[in-house]
Amino acid sequence: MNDKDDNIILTVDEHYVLYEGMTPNLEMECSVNRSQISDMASVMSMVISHSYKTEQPEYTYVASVNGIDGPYAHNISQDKADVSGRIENWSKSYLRVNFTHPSLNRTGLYLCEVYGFDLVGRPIIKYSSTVAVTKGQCSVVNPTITTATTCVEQQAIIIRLRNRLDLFMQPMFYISSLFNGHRYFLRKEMNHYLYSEAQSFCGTYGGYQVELDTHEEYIFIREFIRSNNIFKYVLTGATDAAQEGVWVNPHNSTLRTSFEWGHGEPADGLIHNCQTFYIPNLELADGSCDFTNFYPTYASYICEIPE
Ligand SMILES: [Ca+2]
Ligand SMILES: [Ca+2]
Repeated sequence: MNDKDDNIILTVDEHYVLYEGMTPNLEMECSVNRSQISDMASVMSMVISHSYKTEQPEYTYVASVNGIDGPYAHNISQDKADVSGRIENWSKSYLRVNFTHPSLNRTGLYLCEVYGFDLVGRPIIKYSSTVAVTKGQCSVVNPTITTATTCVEQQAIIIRLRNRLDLFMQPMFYISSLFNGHRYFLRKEMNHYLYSEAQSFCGTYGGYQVELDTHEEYIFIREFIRSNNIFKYVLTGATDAAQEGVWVNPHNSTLRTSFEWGHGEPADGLIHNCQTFYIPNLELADGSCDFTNFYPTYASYICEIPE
């Protein structure tokens, strides 16, 4: 069987937009927990592929890791790249690739495939969603001097601001890797939570409370919370406060009717109007928008900030 599986997560860190000659590296990671792929009894290998063409893509292999060679991943591309990875059938398998000074040939689509065997020993292949790496709007290859200077200056300012933001946020937040151009900040210790306060705090830093716009984003956020061992409610931005039973992501103004609610959720009608990951199983439920009076210290939230 050859199926897409949302539990295979491919992320590109930092430079999903390439600027010719100015991007120091392009780093990506594919990861999977074998136990989360229900019909895969064992993982044999992982491969990251790349297609320069985004319409009618033609993929070629970039890097691979298998269960036989131990912790030695293989660079199959023509370009200079650091690769690492490991196949672990009882925990997380991963494959990382880091291209040094990537050319614009490295733009396009990336895909991660996981090869293994099903419960009766037949070979199966599962693959991730594709991730796009695009070309930046400015280039130093064929510019006017002014354009090049402006572009370099803009990039330097963005990097400086982002470093400052990370320094400020680090004591209070767990910081995620980049997912489709967005980074997520998970609040550590809290002695109270108010929906409106959290929204305005995230807004101060150019973001909003996390909105689960796709199933892939839901999986990414759930794993981000799980990997930081958060044992409290973690609220998202979705709410049905405006109209009972009609859950919306207010920032993106999307009406998403297929949230991944836990069993029997949302359950509390007019009493609870804010969406939360519910401990211990991190299922989605309707929760209170105000944890100051009734449930002190048990709620946290996540800011979603586009880069
Ligand atoms: Ca989102
Ligand atoms: Ca409600």
